[in-house]
Amino acid sequence: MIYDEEFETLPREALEALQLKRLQHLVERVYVTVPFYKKAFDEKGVKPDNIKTLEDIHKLPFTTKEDLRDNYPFGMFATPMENVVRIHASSGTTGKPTVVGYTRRDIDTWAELMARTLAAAGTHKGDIVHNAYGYGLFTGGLGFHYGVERLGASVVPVSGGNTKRQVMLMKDFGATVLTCTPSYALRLGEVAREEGIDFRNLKFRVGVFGAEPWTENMRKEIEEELGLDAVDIYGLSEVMGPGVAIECAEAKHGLHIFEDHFIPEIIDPETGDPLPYGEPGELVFTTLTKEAVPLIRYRTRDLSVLYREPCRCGRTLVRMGRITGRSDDMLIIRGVNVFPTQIESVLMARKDVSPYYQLIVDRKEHMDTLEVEVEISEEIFSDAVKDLQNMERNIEKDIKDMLGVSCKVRLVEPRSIQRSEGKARRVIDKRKL
Ligand code: DLL
Repeated sequence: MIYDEEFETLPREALEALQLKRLQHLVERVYVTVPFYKKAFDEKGVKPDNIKTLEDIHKLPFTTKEDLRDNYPFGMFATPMENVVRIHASSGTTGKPTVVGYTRRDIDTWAELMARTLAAAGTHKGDIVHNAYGYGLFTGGLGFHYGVERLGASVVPVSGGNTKRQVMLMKDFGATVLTCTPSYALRLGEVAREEGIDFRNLKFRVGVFGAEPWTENMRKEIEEELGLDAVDIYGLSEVMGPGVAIECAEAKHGLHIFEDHFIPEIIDPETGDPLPYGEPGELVFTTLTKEAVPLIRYRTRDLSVLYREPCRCGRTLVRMGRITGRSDDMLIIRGVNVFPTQIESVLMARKDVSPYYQLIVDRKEHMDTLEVEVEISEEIFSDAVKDLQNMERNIEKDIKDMLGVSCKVRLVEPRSIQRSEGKARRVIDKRKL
């Protein structure tokens, strides 16, 4: 179903006219309100009134996660704090998270776009939505929550964890829509089976899955195991949260990007040059309507492709292909974004381990596992192998405290991790995606 007939089916010409007007307004605003942008524009020799056509967007500077980190926590905000009603955060590349803020109108736009998203996936008034995305600093839980309410369906704000209880609730409440990460959906199916419940006999009709990479094969597996229609949703905190793009239930082929609010581009991740429709590269977004933290040409590091062929659902919006990977080394472990550098900084803060480590990522029983192999330092090693287990538990706790992700730490003998002759290979990802 199309939630906003007018804006989701705008003729391209009208859509592009709207985008240009919003883009011009945006560049004028960030130039005077965000010192970072004034400097970045000046360095590139571009002034707000140089933006005469949509193509001129290529003249504008990029924004990166590092820029957000350098302006931590509120330096990128384009509005006084008194207008900010919500703050979320996601993983940064080091110890500090990436912070985003929302004005009342931003929250309203987000709810509206999430309502569009849920409708596109096949959700409607009368549905009971079991929302197992995490509530908290992560944008997943609350993003869906507001969208379901805006649509007029019922939301069950169950959040993540306590899987057995979740299975009981979804059965007893007769939930019809499941929202969570695709790997957690499979885990729910498995726990249901252990509890003697066949998921396919529950009332679920639709699942809206995202926040981590998945594949067509995984979609098939989920649809068969859970007996529902599995739809892909994409988003990222910096740009808004979930609801930047969604597959439509009609075609389930590519994710429609809400272009009246975001201008997408695909660039070559090495050179930064814009690439034409149909060519794979890194996704870049400019936010057209965000008030609190508008972003110009934000480099997502997600690899995808854009295509403009019309869709049978009737939406005129551009589609992006499934995310096929990242142009950096960010991992997503049970929905939590993790950069190897974050783990490194936890390890380096300790005196008892060496700088040699390796991360082994795997998927067991549909759950991601993370093992951190780290060499203990020579001194500790020769000091008799006392208390190694204690040390392992300690490091596990440090990582959990800093990153919010559980892992297993294995201390290994000095010089047992293979030394590299070039770039260190820190991550072994055995998940078959
Ligand atoms: O994951 C927002 C979200 C919540 C999206 C719920 C969908 C559902 P972050 O924590 O900032 O925000 O992580 C954003 O997750 O840059 C991608 O690398 C990855 N990601 C999100 N959706 C998908 C997807 C949320 N459908 C990062 N497929 C992004 C593949 C995805 N990767």
